Amino acid sequence: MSKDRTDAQPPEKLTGIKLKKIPTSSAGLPALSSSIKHIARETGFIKGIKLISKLNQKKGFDCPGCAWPDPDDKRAFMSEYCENGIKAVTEEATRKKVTPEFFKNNPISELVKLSDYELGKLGRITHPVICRENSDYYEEIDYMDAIEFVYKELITLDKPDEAIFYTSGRTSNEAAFMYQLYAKQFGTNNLPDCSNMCHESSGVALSETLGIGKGSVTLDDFYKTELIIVIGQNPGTNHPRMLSTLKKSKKNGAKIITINPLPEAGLMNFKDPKNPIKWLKGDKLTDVFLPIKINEDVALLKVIMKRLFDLNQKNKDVIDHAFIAEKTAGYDTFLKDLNKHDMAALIKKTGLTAENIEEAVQLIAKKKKIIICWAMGLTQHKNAVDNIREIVNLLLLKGSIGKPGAGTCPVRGHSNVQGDRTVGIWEKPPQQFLDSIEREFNFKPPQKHGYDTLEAIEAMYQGKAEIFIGMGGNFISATPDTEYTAKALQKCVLTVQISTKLNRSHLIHGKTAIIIPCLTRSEIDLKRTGPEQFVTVENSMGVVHKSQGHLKPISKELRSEVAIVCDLGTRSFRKNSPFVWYHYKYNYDLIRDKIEATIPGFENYNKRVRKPGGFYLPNGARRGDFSSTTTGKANFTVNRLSDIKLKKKQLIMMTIRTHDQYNTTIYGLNDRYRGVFNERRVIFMNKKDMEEQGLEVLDAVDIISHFQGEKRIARKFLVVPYPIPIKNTATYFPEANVLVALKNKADYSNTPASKTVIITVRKR
Ligand SMILES: Nc1nc2c(c(=O)[nH]1)N[C@H]1C(S)=C(S)[C@@H](COP(=O)(O)OP(=O)(O)OC[C@H]3O[C@@H](n4cnc5c(=O)[nH]c(N)nc54)[C@H](O)[C@@H]3O)O[C@H]1N2
Ligand SMILES: Nc1nc2c(c(=O)[nH]1)N[C@H]1C(S)=C(S)[C@@H](COP(=O)(O)OP(=O)(O)OC[C@H]3O[C@@H](n4cnc5c(=O)[nH]c(N)nc54)[C@H](O)[C@@H]3O)O[C@H]1N2
Ligand SMILES: [Mo]
Repeated sequence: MSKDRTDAQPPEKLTGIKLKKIPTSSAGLPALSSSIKHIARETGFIKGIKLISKLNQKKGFDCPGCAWPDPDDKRAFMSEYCENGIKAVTEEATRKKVTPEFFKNNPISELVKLSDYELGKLGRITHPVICRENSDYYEEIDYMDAIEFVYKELITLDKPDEAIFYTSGRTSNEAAFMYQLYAKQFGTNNLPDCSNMCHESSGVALSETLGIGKGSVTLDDFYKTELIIVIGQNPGTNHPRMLSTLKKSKKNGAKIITINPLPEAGLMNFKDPKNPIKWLKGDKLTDVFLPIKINEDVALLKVIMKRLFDLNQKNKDVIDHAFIAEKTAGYDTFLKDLNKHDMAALIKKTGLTAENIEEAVQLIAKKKKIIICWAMGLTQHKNAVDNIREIVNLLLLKGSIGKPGAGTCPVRGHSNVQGDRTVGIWEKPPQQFLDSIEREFNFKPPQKHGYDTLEAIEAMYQGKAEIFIGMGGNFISATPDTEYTAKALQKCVLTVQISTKLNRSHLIHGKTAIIIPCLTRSEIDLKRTGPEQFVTVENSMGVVHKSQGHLKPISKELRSEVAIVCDLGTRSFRKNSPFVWYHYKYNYDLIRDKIEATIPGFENYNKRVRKPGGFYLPNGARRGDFSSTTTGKANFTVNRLSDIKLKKKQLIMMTIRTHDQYNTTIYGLNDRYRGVFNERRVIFMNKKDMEEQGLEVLDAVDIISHFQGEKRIARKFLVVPYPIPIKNTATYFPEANVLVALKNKADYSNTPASKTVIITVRKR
């Protein structure tokens, strides 16, 4: 092993790559056979079918796979699943177990040599365990002793701000609300979450321009729209149920423009796995495909908008001047800036041809009801907030927001990442929320903003924070700059992970480490007293609904996330709490009552959420009400182009997901839709770049990233030729995270710029 690498990175071992032809469509028979294989391997058929029959059903549980909404109307039996949803639920309902016995036989120094795939496949953690100072082993610890240990360490801190409370976006509304309440009562707003690395850029841009950090559309809008633009998103893999929606939109007459450096199979063509008649031919989804260069979306959007102004000279209907006059601010400044840009220079930046762009322009010019969908392809760049504000500019020019069939659609990642933010997981809590907490719980919450994810890493590194608690997630593998972040975590006196399955964050830890395993969403949450509990979640379109587990928990030692937080609360604030923590542990209705009392939009929460399908949270932008922006109107903005300067031999790298992973959980080693099998350590390159760099198919290379004079290295990746724009490359997350410098991040949102990494490759 080389000196500059530690076990924080996934091992460098190669697994035996096979390349096949890149498919031209998604799903179909291979999706079904992949799902069946997964069920057989993880849960067995009987449990598997029971699971899937409850997936995303009104009386079932919410799929932990993604945040794409379920239909508001009737749902057919076993209808709302997809291949990757099946992988997600069978993965967590697996029969395999990681027991105290397992930990006795497997020292941490050996476990770190396993790949993330191998770690995940070990199964569910069954008991609380602790790794004491200087030990190489986790050993069983009584649950209440673990809570006591965490409490005792927390009270030794000099300041509450030395503790960090991280959340991953699967946590239910109820657990998230109590968790942020705990942090606040303890005295800190250090509540970083995965959202900081995900849609934070969308939240910042949308709040500023439209007055709400969430998207404006509902599923119904997809059935009424005339045009859908999917930009920087790969739904075939990451939101497969969205493809069925897109199919229905097309059936209703909508067109689809796809803007992506890669021709992602799922978006080009779709074979509905639930409709065997379509398995052979499939449905064409994308009408116009624009293979944009990485991070040149602002340039493309400016070209499109300039062309719309040209066309508007002949046909005054292209731009919605009435809407602009009535509803927006900042138009003149925006227009003045747009006019300054030179058309030819902009087109050159995009790497596209004028003809190709014109196909899209013609569609946009004619349509009045447009939805724009996006995900990480836009949010993880230095100018990510600009990307999203520029999307808003386009929608405002078209008057395509605040009316049926039109609007913004940031497609969320984790299944409850949006809900967690709504109920208070945020390092920058609004004053109104802090005041409500004070009123309802009779203590003064801290007013100072806390650390976001990147600031938390820096604080741990500098010794300003000493205890890290993770409510789910896999901090070391999800965050950038793996080697630096590892040192940060290892400096902590205590790292605590509330988890379901083993991951690298359990192995790269503080002086003492504790794992408290918890129930998953598919498991029954039965308390010693009182009835079975259910939780609630919010999907990507602001619908809050119920989620109830149906499986017997895999171990008696598992508690719900709510119970774990409440036990810690009960222990921590025993004598001097103005409210009684353990009441909430046994009755989640009481938590929902408090959410209702502190957060607008949850009126009659307990009643409304018991209605099948749940309820919509209020959304001003959806109604064309932009009064909560600083101007009281929808704001046009002036946005920057990318500022990438490549030296000789340098390339741009984006880090993306394969079809066989859920973030850092690796289901398998294939990326079927990109024709790559049995290997994750690959770098996709354009054939011309390969030629220029003297590289052949499947050559092994080391990748070196370059950021402000600093170099980082990731070793042993195989070169795969791919239809990707010149000078652009792609690798998989988390293997390539070591290459993303902590300071390489988006302005305003502090999201790691893990889709713009400047690299060189070196043949091994
Ligand atoms: N099965 C599965 N489902 C998931 C996840 C998973 O890992 N597996 N993760 C969940 C989470 S947390 C999230 S946030 C979402 C992520 O969903 P996505 O954002 O779809 O995920 P990525 O793989 O990061 O894909 C980014 C896409 O953007 C494109 N892209 C990259 N850079 C640019 C650019 O500069 N411009 C444009 N126009 N396109 C670009 C890439 O080619 C790729 O198609 O999915 C969620 N759902
Ligand atoms: N380079 C690069 N880095 C990225 C990204 C990228 O595109 N490129 N994407 C970023 C994005 S969008 C995101 S959202 C983050 C994801 O960051 P995280 O949310 O931190 O990571 P996950 O891999 O989703 O977390 C998986 C772990 O969560 C635990 N878990 C699973 N289910 C449950 C549950 O029900 N309860 C509890 N308590 N624990 C559970 C399991 O132990 C599992 O190992 O990564 C970010 N990092
Ligand atoms: Mo995400």
